[in-house]
Amino acid sequence: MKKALITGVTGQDGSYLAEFLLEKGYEVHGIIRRSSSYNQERLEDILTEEEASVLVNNKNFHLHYGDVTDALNVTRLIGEIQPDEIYNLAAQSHVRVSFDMPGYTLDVDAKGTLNILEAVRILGLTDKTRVYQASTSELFGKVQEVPQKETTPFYPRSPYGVAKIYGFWITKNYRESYNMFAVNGILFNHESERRGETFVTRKITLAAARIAQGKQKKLLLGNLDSLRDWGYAKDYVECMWLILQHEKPEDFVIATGEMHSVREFADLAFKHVGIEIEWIGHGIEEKGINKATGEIVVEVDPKFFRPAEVEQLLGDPTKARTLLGWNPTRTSFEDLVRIMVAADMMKVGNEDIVKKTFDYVI
Ligand code: NAP
Ligand code: G4F
Repeated sequence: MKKALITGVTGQDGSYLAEFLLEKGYEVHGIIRRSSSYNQERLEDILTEEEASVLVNNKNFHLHYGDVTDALNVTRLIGEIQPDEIYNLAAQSHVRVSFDMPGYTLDVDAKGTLNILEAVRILGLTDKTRVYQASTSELFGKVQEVPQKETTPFYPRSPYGVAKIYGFWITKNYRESYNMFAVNGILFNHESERRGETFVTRKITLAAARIAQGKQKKLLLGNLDSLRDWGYAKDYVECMWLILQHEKPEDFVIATGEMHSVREFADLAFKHVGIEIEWIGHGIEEKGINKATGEIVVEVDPKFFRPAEVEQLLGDPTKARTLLGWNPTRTSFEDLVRIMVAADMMKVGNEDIVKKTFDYVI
């Protein structure tokens, strides 16, 4: 039985990956942070209610307290677990927040990656343990080529992107210096019903559901023109695994090869809850009007703009399709929006409190 260690197991990707690896017959270990509030919700959501006890009691699933910034802790855990595969998904993953917390983002996203690689090296596990690093399309930032592929030069535009560039290169450096199987998945945006609520897609699907059910009046957004290559997280975790099963340690771009604007995403999400939007005005004056009622449901608020923006991201998944046999369009953009809205309509239907505003700071 293979053993996998997942950092960031409580996050969107970590929870799907844990589920995926357990189904593949792995013994799965996950690192969770000590928190004063409950942080294992996504792990409970992994299975349906009747199956939930299977996961909780699953003898193949183990959680350990830890933090990737604590080198002693991760070294001890890796030494005890002796994993065949490590998936380093832990990160301060919010781009806007990284402008407010650049130092912390550096500690987790850059130094945290080094701590894991160095632990594997010090423990003499370089021949045994394969390491996957969660790299990102944010490395391309101010894009130097369209679409972006493995050879496209990087130009990060945020403290997050800059910290992740260290993670990318130190992973490649350990591969080249110590002959380790240490690889980067350069993943473009991937979303799901488990996406954090302050990322734009989830913010939109939750708001659309709440507005449709009379529990929220308006949705405030930043840059509506921003373009992203949005895929489905469940499809993307499979690719993380495929990258580690490949015979050669190589870096891969994972994307759908399709790009849509924030405005398009909002349009479609509102359509799914039965609200047809008409867009009027430009720039910060732009508004989304409910065609049926004339009410303003979307407004632009400059507080959601970023000091430096990544205007567009479009990935070329040819290498992953060809060498890994991965299907980049298993879940279409339309299906992704439909899945997320359906889940949020259910969730909001069960919310008993009526919130006056969901004016997130980020
Ligand atoms: P996420 O939902 O924000 O999850 C991040 C995870 O990292 C959470 O489990 C979080 O724990 C954990 N974490 C944060 N700081 C930590 C620390 N110091 N030590 C240990 N764990 C820590 O992110 P995601 O969307 O699943 O993304 C997973 C990874 O892929 C991240 O590295 C992200 O940067 C990268 N990525 C994501 C995308 C995307 O579109 N989703 C695209 C490219 C790359 P808590 O639950 O305790 O906060
Ligand atoms: O959903 P976002 O916050 O995701 P972003 O910045 O693209 O980062 C995500 O994807 C990266 C991969 O490319 C990951 F590495 C990273 O960890 C994270 O998962 O914002 C998407 C776009 C941006 O251009 C943003 O300016 O949507 C724009 N946007 C417009 N209004 C907004 C909002 N973003 C947020 N979060 N909130 C808004 O109200």
